[in-house]
Amino acid sequence: MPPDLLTEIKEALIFGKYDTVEKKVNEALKKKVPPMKILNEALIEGMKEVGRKWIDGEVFLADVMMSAEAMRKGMNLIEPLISKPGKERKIKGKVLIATIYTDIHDIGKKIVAALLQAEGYEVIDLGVDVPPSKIIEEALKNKVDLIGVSCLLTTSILYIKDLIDFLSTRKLRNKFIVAVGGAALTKDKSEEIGADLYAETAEEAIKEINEKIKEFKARGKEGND
Ligand code: B12
Repeated sequence: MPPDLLTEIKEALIFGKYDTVEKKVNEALKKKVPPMKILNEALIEGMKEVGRKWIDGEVFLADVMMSAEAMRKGMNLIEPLISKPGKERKIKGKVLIATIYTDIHDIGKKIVAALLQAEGYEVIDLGVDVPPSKIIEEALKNKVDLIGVSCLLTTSILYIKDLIDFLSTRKLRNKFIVAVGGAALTKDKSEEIGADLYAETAEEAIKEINEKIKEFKARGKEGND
């Protein structure tokens, strides 16, 4: 592999050149660069840089939208490769994932969903801007083990708190593990709102979720608080 291929993808993403990203990701895959390496070292790193540039006022929202489109094109090629479950066909558990009400960011959520699928979970993705009541309704209907909520806007965190409070009020809190992630959250914040699990990256999320689901299944689902 030319050493600069990943850098070229990252740079193209930062500048919102989505056709170049698509072409170069295809090229890297043909050269057998592992999809997770392309995702972590080129696409996610590029998106982080876009975030930094935005904070520093070096780019406008329209630029970020072009970069997000580039990320989407890249992810469309990577996602089918990373979400394929391994040989072991046994379903480890059922997970519902959503971006919380008022928030439309979904790049990170989609990565987490793809890796969970690869890990052997059945994943129900409710999309973005999902109200807490809808999340609870679908979690009950689909009898999931874990609710994963993504949140990138500080002002949207309160709706995750609402979700957790509604679960408690309806005596459903112990029926589901509540996992949270996304740039608006930290470990401290996740504990403050009463989540069971927080992870900073998708890889960390998979590790933590595996452990919690194992514990959860071992103690059996409880109906009440
Ligand atoms: C791309 C982007 C956009 C794109 C989103 C495209 C899309 N389809 O998602 C567009 C241009 C549409 C956008 C819009 C807006 N954005 Co924006 N956006 C970003 C940006 C630059 C990158 C986000 C991203 O995709 N990162 C890459 C992914 C891979 O990382 P991630 O999401 O954090 O996910 C990882 C982990 O967090 C974790 N994870 C994620 N979800 C979950 C879930 C669980 C359960 C777990 C365990 C783990 C986990 O795993 C992932 C992979 O490792 C961030 C900057 C930043 N620092 O995050 C701003 C940012 C989030 N946006 C911001 C803002 C303000 C907005 C707008 C309000 C702007 C506006 N004025 O309109 C709107 C939002 C409208 C709305 N109602 O939601 C602010 C939020 C500020 C705040 N603290 O509230 C940020 C932080 C930029 C900034 N510094 O100002 N945005």
